[in-house]
Amino acid sequence: MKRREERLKLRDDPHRPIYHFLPPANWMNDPNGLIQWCGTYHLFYQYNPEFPAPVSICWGHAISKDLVHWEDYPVALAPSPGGADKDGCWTGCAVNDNGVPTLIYTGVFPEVVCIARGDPELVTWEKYQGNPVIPAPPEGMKVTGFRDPYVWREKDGWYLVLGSGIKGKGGLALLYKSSDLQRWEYLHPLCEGKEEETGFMWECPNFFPLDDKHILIASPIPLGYPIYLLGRYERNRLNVERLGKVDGCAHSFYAPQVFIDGEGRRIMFGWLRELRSPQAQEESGWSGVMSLPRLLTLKEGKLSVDVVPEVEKLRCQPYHILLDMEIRETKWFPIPEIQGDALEIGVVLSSHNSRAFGVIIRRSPMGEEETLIGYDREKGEVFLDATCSSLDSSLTKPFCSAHLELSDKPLFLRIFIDRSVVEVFVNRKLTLTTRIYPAHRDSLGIGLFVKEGTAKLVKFEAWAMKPIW
Ligand code: DQQ
Repeated sequence: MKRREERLKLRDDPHRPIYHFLPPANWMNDPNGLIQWCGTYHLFYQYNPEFPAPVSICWGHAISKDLVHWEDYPVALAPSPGGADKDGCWTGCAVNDNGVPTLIYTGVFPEVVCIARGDPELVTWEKYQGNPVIPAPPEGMKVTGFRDPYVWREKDGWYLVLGSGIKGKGGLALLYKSSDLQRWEYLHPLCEGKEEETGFMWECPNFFPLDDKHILIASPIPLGYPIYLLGRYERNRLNVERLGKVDGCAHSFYAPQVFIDGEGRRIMFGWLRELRSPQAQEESGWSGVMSLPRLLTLKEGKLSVDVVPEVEKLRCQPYHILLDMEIRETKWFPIPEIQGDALEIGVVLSSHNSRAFGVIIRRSPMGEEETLIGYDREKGEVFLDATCSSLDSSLTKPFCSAHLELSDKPLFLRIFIDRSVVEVFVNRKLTLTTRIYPAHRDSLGIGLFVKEGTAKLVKFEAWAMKPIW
């Protein structure tokens, strides 16, 4: 079936996002090979075009001029029978090798590193005859995994980190060096973790400078959520000064990849995993969606995450704006002018003397289904409560929270609702991301809640969002 037809067929699924990138149908997981080439953004991704489950993984490919509207391109990499990637083309990255687009990726099984070179349009890819370019772990090393190369250029050559772990010790990132992307020399670990703190295997490492620091992002098993390690990069080692979470929620946002665009921005996409059963994914005919593009900066010595401004292009119908209101204790303060499952909401609230306050989204008319996003003043935490988001008992329905010092400052939430996706950008520095699957089609209500006391609504605005296909 043609891609357009595949998309049309699934369009009316109430859980399928309309303004986040996802493939025409079937399975998607990690973002791969992110690169801006001659002005065009290229997004590759882990893809099974045949079935909504992770088998025989290929690299799907899409392009964009503005980071928000995407055009499907042909599959870039598929397993070669009898080759080093015969069981799957797993995660990797893209670089510009002196004008030649080059993909560096994982072949399985066993896990090895392969490369492929592209034509100037990045449409057809030729696998290197000498694959695999890294055929096995360093001699004598008992690894818990060996995959997901991430490559960058320094003055004296190419460097590559590989996600790995040492049995009985913990996850780590292995550092390699090369002059031609074909012959790689193992140097040493770039950075090592302790199993009890950061798991036994680090998937999908990313390593890059941010201001005067360097950041390593990894997705550790069994943690299941990405972490960042921030510090100084000296003599090819990362001396870690801070460990943090990349997103405040632990269940959905995973395996992010970061790239630098033509404006020098570090931009991150992540895979938003499903929180419905494999059977429900199979029945629906699709699984997995990409996060909105996120902008990374350093603020107050921490990794700070915001949404890229390009996303504002997707706003269409603006809704009524509420300004300056006192709101007394209430479980549900409806804003009847605003309803929907594909919205951006911008809200500025201050607590006054309330214990907790925030926004309710996707509420059913009788209130059996609702998702809360708010601030708990006692705990000093911003939270996303999806525990009552659906009456469907087969789902994972998380509660997640992140520490946020507000002092006297107001809470600024940008909430992106896209059917089953909820992405919240808090005070332009942290994110809470999850998936929700309300069972009622009319769970579309939007409102506010205040616990014990009064809160002040400084500003409330919303937009219906345009579909990107
Ligand atoms: N997904 C890929 C692996 C990676 C994992 C396989 C992370 O390369 O370690 O699809 O989600």
